[in-house]
Amino acid sequence: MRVVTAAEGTTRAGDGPAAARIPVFGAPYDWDPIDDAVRRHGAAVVSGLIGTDQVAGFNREVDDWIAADAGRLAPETESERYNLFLGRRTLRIHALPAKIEASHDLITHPEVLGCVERLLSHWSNGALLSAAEVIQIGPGESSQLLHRDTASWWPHLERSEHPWNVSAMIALTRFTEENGATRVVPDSYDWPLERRPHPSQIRRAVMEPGDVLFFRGDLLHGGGANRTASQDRRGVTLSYCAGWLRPVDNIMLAIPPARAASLSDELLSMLGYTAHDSTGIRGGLVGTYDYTDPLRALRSGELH
Ligand SMILES: O=C(O)CCC(=O)C(=O)O
Repeated sequence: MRVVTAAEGTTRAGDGPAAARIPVFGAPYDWDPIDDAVRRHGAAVVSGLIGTDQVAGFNREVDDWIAADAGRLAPETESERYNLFLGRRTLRIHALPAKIEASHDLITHPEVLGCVERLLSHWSNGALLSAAEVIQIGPGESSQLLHRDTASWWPHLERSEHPWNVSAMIALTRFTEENGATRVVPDSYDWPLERRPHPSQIRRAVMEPGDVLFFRGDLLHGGGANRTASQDRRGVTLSYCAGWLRPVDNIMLAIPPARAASLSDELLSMLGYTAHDSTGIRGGLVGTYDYTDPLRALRSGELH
């Protein structure tokens, strides 16, 4: 394991000791300090984790999807405020498991998932995919509002040293300060909700394609402004939650049983096709189908 550098690079005049950096770890990966950095500071970049071929294959599928569907990719929700939050010059592809086949191997990538599952393990013996989205920030986009992903559930839920929602943002192009590298406020996961960061506390996840920013869902973060004339910043974000929590995206509607039948058990369990079993710790079961495990029902032909 090698701690390479701080992700934002330079220290600017006025940076106080309180302005923490995003730790960056390179190969060979030693996961204990990486897990620890994400847990204690809220974020870490793991450089070169996703191979060049995997990134290239993913990008090819995304290019094809965009070429076929570009007119509809800046999301239009019923809320103008939410549309602004999502960005008017940002292309987004949601429900990835149904649209981009290369997402399957990323969602179950052993090292990505290993890190996420260890971080969630205080709360859950298994993770669910909560949302998966390609986010391509286009030239002229402004900075996204800093936010916590956990606000989707219940913003006032008591915070803990252990996260129950963890995301991996995988760089599919270079992430630079100019083209919209993710903005992150290290250590902000346990701040009072109303506390805003000093500008010097906002760091940038400067990354190369294949680098991964792991961050806690309760950490303040947001997309950066794209001040370039012609460069898209493309990433894919995979957000995972405790296995008993309701995911943000209703992914089983995107992958109904007829489509699910050809997918691996491991992927299906991330998509909600297995029950979460806490009986081993005197708990119960959630996500069952007619008293049984949905995966068993799927494989026996009971679900169509
Ligand atoms: O694109 C990014 O860097 C972050 C985007 C984000 O946090 C979001 O859209 O919720």
